[in-house]
Amino acid sequence: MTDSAYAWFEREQRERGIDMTQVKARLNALKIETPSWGYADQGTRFQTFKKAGAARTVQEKLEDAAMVHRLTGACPNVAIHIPWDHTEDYGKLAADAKSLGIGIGAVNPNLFQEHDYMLGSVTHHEPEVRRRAVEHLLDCVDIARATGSDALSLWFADGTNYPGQGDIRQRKAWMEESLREMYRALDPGMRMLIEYKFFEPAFYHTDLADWGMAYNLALKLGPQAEVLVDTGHHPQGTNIEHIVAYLLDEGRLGGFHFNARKYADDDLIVGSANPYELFLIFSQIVLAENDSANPLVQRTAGRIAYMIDQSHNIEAKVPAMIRSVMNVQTQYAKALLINWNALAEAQQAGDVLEAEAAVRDAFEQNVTPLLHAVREEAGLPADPMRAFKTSGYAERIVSARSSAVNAR
Ligand code: AOS
Ligand code: ZN
Ligand code: ZN
Ligand code: ZN
Repeated sequence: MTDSAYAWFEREQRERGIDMTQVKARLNALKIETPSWGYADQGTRFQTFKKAGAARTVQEKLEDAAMVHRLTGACPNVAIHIPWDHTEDYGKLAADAKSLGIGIGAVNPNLFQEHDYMLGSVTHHEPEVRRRAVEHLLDCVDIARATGSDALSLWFADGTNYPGQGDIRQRKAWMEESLREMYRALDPGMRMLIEYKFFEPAFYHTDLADWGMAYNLALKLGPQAEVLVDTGHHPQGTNIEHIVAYLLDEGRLGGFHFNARKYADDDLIVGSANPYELFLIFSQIVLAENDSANPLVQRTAGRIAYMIDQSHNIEAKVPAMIRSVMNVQTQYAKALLINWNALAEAQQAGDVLEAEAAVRDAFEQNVTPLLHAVREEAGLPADPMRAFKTSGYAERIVSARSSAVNAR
């Protein structure tokens, strides 16, 4: 992209009434956490296609995450999953990450892979199983402390497959009791991000099925508990940006698990099947960020944990992550181009078509020259995908990781 392409873009935006200095500063500030599990061989319930060069160890996952950060400048942290990323020395894990130029992000406990948890973990009917699950949650708080992480992302597969299988209200009480014990163990600077999902793997009822249940639990637990919105976790047609606006307004939007879906929890590249949805989510965030006089909104608006939660089964993993980060940047950039004064005027005048146009017009802008300029000004490759292709990294990991080591 030439300088003149950006100069033209900037002139256009000035005419649209957009303050480009602010747009650039906000784009620069956008940080997105990538998931360690997105670099390893992960599949669907049907097949896991082994990829040459996929990370086999925690160290290799860190290396891939660091590569994504080097090329995008936007991914300083990597989320870890316990026990997939288990290690004897978490202080060393953090130091290894640091030496690669990244840090450890959210710690994700895993309470869904063991036989004991078939009928539930923190909501299991046997106290011994619940105890074990809570102990794992407490271990994860220790791991967060040891790695310098300030966030715990909680997702539970807990639920039932058939009516009558479990006592829904009793399980609700156990969920609260278990999470309260974990909450008490948090350090003051730590946040507990509570993720909800309406189905899968449980197909009749899920103990934390929607944002309302997660929000209610967060309210009961205290100010360090917030809601995590995974974009793939809603019934078809759900207005996710409305949920986002609501949680922002209540000061309880903790963060996101970004991914794209068309049918269920597809965990595909964010912004691929549903770019307009992602744009509308960001438009609510930008609007909340602008609402600087509202302390409740500001409580979370400035520190939303943007995390990617994807599983790449047929696509090359490192470039898929780079693509994902770029897609997020693209939709955030577009949301920053909404002329809020024009929108407010149209709303005030009751002009439905003008109001809708003010939003859509931003979505229809081509932000490529802007993103190239922002990256170049930060000393980054203008096109991280192309930079990856020519970097030789893909070839290097294929040859370096050809011996048989199990990632987990
Ligand atoms: C599961 O559907 C949730 O999205 C989890 O956040 C996540 O995929 C899992 O913890 C990663 O293994
Ligand atoms: Zn998720
Ligand atoms: Zn999910
Ligand atoms: Zn998902």
